[in-house]
Amino acid sequence: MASTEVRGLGHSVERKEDVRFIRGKGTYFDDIVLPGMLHMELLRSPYAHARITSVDTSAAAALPGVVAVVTGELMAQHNLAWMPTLSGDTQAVLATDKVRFQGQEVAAVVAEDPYIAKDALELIEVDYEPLDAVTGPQQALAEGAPLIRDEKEGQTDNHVYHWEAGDREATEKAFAEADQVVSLDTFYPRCHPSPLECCGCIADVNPATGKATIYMTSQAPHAHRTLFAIVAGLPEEKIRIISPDIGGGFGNKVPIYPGYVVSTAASLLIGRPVKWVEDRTGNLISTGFARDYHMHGELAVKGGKFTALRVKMLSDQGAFYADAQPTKFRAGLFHIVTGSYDIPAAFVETDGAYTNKAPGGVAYRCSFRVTEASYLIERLVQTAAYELGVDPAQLRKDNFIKPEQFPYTSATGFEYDSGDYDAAMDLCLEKLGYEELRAEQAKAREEGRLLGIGVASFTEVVGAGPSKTYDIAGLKMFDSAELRIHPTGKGVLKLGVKSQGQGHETTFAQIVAEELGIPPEDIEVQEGDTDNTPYGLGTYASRSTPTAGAATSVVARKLRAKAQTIAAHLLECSEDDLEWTAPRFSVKGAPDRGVSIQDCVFAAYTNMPEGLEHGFEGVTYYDPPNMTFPFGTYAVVVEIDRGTGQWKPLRVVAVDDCGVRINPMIVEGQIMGGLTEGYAIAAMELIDFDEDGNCIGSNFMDYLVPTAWETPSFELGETVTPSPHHPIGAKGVGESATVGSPAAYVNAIVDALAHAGVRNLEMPVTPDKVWAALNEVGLAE
Ligand code: MCN
Ligand code: CUM
Repeated sequence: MASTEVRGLGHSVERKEDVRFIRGKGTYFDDIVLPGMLHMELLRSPYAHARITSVDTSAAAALPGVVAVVTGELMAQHNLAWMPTLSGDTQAVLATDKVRFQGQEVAAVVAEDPYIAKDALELIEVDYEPLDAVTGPQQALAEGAPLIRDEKEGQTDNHVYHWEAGDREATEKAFAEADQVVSLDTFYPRCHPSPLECCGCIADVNPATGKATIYMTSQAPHAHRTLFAIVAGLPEEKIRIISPDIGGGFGNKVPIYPGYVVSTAASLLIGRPVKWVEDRTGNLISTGFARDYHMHGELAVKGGKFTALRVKMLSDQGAFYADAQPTKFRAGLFHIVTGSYDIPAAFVETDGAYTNKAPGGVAYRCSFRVTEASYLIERLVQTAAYELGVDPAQLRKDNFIKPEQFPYTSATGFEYDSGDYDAAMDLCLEKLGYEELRAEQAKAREEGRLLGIGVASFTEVVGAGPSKTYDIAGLKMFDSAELRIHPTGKGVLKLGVKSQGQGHETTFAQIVAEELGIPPEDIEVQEGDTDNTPYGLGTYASRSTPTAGAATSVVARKLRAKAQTIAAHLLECSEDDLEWTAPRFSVKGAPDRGVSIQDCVFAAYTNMPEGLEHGFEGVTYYDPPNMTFPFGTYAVVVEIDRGTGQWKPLRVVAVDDCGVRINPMIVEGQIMGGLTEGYAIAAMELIDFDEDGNCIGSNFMDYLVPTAWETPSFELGETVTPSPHHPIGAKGVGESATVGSPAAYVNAIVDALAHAGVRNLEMPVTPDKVWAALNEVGLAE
């Protein structure tokens, strides 16, 4: 750990960005007002599935204050009625032929103010011919289901993909030889990241210069710039994407949405800036949903050891396939579907189906569908524990990958970098007082009370690249850092990633502090402006620390090497005679003879040794050798009310290992946020649909997000197993708790009822579901 003066790694430096955020002084795109700015509103389909027979915009266009009405037909004239998705499918920008989900974008009005634009929407007359809606993947794949993507050449059914991984034969053999086979069918329901700030943009295409400046809620501004260039045919140097402050992303702001494209097209055609602000309903019904995975898992057990895993998934992709998946690994769940366990064989299959629902599948702290995989394996192992009559914590320990097995290659072919699963589990159980709690649970049961203890041990995979195996829409995944220190020893760090609340301005400055000895307050971190930052693939999949964090460390080390040359020049000694203790170089054996990093930087501009380039700056593009695999054990204690079916978390203990922690306070904040989301998903968050495909969950009265009132309090613990391939040993942490904790909550609820034979309850575990279970097993009061 660096000194308290330098405050590099391991210091809970207060978040620099909070100086503006907690005063309400952030600059979100909606705060930006440009001269001559117009406002755009989107008309959305009331039907889940309907043919469009006509669109009449004349009354809307005639409303005073309306500048333009944009339809799919108009977009089609510019070849922009459809756009590619991140998985190589196509998605309608504005519908021309059919609408395929409720809330789909049909037309747009651009007006002098947003109220006129909204009023004008009501004057657009669209004739729809309603079609039968497909609201589930089983229905979608059944004989005679209505064909949703009839515009797609060669598409004769609603099947999107079939992917598989592992060794089918070895898995079948292990199952044939097993003592016992345990299985679980479960569903991870559709939910939504619902960040505080919805999506939106201001597109400003300058008619004189042709330069398109787009202020947008983007988690990946550089990648979006390139995709805009490719899709819209605009020259890339004439596109500048600026992601200003962002009020939460959680994956919701990874895709390109129709609103961005239409407002850019409108600005191009009209020659004035056009602002589009998505409302909450628009956000919930049309953008980046999460999950919607139907899962079947089977575990072969022999002599108390897991010998094989067999998994079949069926995914509800909505009307357009838009998961963000690398070309090489189309199903992210393969990465960690075997969890933290040494399972010699596995065979995993996954299919996707089109339905009349919004597209998505990337969002909500999931990193490529690993959330679903983690949930399945942890629920399955819990089920196995009951079937085998072994304590669920013990069964996990009996089957964990052991520290000496790392790097560990899983049965689906992925190399876990490092781990010590027993250490995290032991610490979690100790903090919880597991043994005593089990005794308390037995006693409570005798008294007629229902206590449940749920454990879940997750392994996560975060930090894409390496570029040789990871890409998004063909763009190879690496990341970058550019560091420039000014003569007075203070400087600027520019990154290709983009914070949405994760605290990058603080933590990345701390990495510089660690490597260069310049305190974090002297380093300004800049992100999000593509004209002003080096190319990067953006922030999602907890990749910022594994990639841009590594790049920061490497570029700072390069500059430290330069500083050492300068220091030798200033001290008139050989470089080899110098030693570094941040923030100073001193002569070995003569600690008083030294120069500070600031002295060296000043000399880089004023007193350079012969033959060395002036200035003190550098840039690094970092291509990680592997992903990082953070892990941990979560334990939840719940009590169920036998009179109502209400369940209440009494304790939540979370032990996380994300390798070396840069800023412990920020890491804990990330974990607490994730534990809250895990609780929300387990307890209440649900985007549901009726049989006509109407979205239930289109506002915060129907889509329940927890407040501080319901949210349990958390007890955190840490172990530190550095990533062997990351320059500072850090792994990502931004998604871990959302991935790992839903299973812990559900395991706890099921555990309270397991003695009565209950094995599964589906998320969100609402009181009525628990009440039904209580009645079924005769425990209702
Ligand atoms: N960190 C650290 N030490 C580590 C690992 C991380 O101090 N060993 C710090 C990082 O430097 C960074 C934060 O923790 O400040 C998260 O880092 P990282 O795990 O690298 O994740 P990203 O910065 O790439 O953030 C993405 C991740 C994802 S994918 C989602 S989804 C999510 C999440 O972050 N969305 C968030 N956390 C969020 N937090 C907020 N406030 N808002 C969101 O939208
Ligand atoms: Cu999948 S949500 Mo995050 O990776 O931005």
